[in-house]
Amino acid sequence: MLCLKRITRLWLEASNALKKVSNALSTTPLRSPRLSAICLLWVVAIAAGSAEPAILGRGVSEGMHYRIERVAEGFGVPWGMAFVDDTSMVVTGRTGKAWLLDTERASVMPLEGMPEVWAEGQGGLLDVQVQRDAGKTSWLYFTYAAGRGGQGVTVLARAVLNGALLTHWQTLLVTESATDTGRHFGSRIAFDNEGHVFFTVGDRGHRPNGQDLMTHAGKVLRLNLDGSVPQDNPFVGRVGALDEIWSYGHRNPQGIVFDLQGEKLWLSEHGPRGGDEINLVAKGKNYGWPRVSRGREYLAPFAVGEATSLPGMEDPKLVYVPSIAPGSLMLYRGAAFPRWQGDFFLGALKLTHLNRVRQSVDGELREVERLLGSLNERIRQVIEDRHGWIYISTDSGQILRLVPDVESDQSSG
Ligand SMILES: [Ca+2]
Repeated sequence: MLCLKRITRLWLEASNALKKVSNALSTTPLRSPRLSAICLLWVVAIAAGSAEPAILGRGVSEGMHYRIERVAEGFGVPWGMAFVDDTSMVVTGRTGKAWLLDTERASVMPLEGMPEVWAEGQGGLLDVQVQRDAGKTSWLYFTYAAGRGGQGVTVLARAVLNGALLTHWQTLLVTESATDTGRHFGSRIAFDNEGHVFFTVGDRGHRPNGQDLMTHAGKVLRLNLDGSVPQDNPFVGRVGALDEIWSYGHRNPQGIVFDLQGEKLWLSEHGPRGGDEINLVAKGKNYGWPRVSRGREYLAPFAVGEATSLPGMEDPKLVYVPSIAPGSLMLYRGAAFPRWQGDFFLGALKLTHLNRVRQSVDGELREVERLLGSLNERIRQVIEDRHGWIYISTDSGQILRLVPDVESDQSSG
C-alpha cells in the first residue's frame, strides 16, 4: 500500500539528490526533461516495490465471495475516476488536483495542466470521463466549478493526456448556473453511442431553477462531443428555453449512466431530507423538482413541494426515504461478479455504504443490498475495470476495490 505523502517525500528526496548531482557536474539544470524523467522513474521504481494492497474486509453477496482492498490513499476528496487504459485511471480531487493512478503498481503521478477551479462548498474539480473514438484521439472530459465574479458555475471541458500533462484544453460549455452558494453543482458525465455527451448541473441551491428553462441549473444537458448543440435537442428553436437542455426538474444529480445495451439514460439525484431518486431520463421530460418531491424540509417536518406526483411530470423509478445521499451511479456489466450483472451500484455519502439495486425484466427497480457499511466511509464515485472489479472512492481520500475472493471461496468449499 502506498500513500501520496510517501510519493511526495520520495519525489523530494529524488529531486534533491539529482539537484546535487546536477550542481556537482554544473551541467544540465534539474528542470531538464531527461533528469525529470530519471527522477520520476526512481520514484515509480521505489513505489512499485511496496505495492501489496491492504485487505480491509471480506464479504459475500449472491453467493459470491469478495474482499475489499485499499489501492491507494491521500487524494483529499477523490470525486471522479476514469480508466485511461487497462490498468491506469485518472483521479480528480475536489480541490483541483488530478492524478494518474496505476492500479496494478499502486503508483501515483500528479497531473500537470489542470485549470483553476472554484473550490467552495461542494464545488471544485468534479467528474472525469474518457471518450474513446476508434482510431482517433482519446479525449478526457472534465466538469468543474469555475469562479465568475465571486460566483460559481459548472463548466464542461475536454483535454488530451500526454504522459502526465493535459494539453489541448477546450472549454465546451460554461453553463448558465451562477450563484454564490457552494451547493448543488451536479455533475457527472456520460456518453451515448451516437456522438453525444450528457452532463448534469444541480439546482445550485436555488429551488426555482429546477423548472426554469432559461437556466442550466437543475438540468441534464446534451451536447455533441465537440460542444456544439445537437439540432434534435428538445428545446432547440423554442423561445424561452436553452438549447442545451435534455431534461429538467432535477435537484442535485450526482449520478448518470448511459446503458449502451438498453440505450437508456439513468440518473440518480439527491433529494432534500428523504426523497433521493433514481430516474429514467427521456428527452424533454420534467422530473418535478421542486414541485414534486418525497422529501421533507430540513428545519421542520413539512413536505417539500406540493405533491409526490403530478400530471406531466415523471415519477422516479426508485425513491430512498430516508436519504442515503447518492454520490454516483454505475451499471455493472463486468464478468468478475456474474450475479451482479445488470445491477446498479450507488455510492452513499450520508448513510455510508455501497447501494445495490436490481432491475427486473419489466424495468422496475428494487433496492436489494447495502454493502460495505462496516467501513463507515462516505462513498463517492463507483466504476468498474476491464475484469469487472469495482473501484470506489471515499471522502477520506481512499481508492478501494472489490475483487473476487478466491481464497475464501475455496475455504468455504
Ligand atoms: Ca423528481
